[in-house]
Amino acid sequence: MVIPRIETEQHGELNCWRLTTAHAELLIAQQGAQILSYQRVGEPPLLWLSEDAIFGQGKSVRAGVPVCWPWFGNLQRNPEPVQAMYTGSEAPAHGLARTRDWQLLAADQQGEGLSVTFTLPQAQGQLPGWAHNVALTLQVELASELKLTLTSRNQGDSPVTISQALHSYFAVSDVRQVQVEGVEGLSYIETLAEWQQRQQQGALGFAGETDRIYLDTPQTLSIDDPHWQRRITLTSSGSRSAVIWNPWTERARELADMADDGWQRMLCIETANVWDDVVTLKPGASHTLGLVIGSQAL
Ligand code: TA6
Repeated sequence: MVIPRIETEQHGELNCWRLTTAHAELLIAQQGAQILSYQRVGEPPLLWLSEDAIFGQGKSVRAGVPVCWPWFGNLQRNPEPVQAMYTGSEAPAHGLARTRDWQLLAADQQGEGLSVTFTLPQAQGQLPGWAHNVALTLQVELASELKLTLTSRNQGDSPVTISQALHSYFAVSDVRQVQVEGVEGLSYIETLAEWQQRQQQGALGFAGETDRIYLDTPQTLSIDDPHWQRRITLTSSGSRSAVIWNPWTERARELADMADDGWQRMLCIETANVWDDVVTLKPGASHTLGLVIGSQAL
């Protein structure tokens, strides 16, 4: 009988916590409040941790769930109100939260499960080039499923507009064999073809580099992995957009923190607020982006 426990660990330059329950194990770093790995007992990992991951200060780890905030991707590709929030010079990809140390606010046992909550204190007016006052928290609940809750509350006296994502890397047997269900018929932005808007025919399979923003997404998406006889389910809340990414061969070779064949074993589905789904918070208002990750036998 495993008693739920939380232990500290060091990985390279990063302070981490390992959460262990009778059902699952999860590793989370202080930098970015980034989940690095997640595995349920008796199953292959659910979240992917790159074999060539670099655990260094100031760079997001190629793994798990980086938190993209207060903008997603290239700031210049964001709607104007998101861009207008930032007055700094070079805007780092995927925002300012994933490369900074968060603070552990709470660690609790919940029955057979565990919950940890992190905050990014600098989001309350001390982020370089982003002088807004937002209370930002990420709660991670590890029970029979994994539940992530990212809450932004505007504590300032003028509106704040953000884009964001839980940039989740899922582990798969072979990306060429899996399908993403739930996107059938959706409009998407094809970022690899001049950001044209297109329509998805059927479920999504992978036969090349993929980097798409799906619009008006349903609450549940899933990844069917016949070889591992597993369906991963993603149930979102507070989100109407999702980014689906696989770098494929050439892009993977360019990434120092991914093995040349690493693209075969991963697939990102990023529960997001992007494109026409960005979030404007009036003074005092809050928004919660939620994701529950589960799995079933196929
Ligand atoms: O979410 C897709 C994406 O924006 C891709 O374009 C790709 O660059 C990926 O994220 C990873 O970005 P990163 O900055 O973590 O290397």
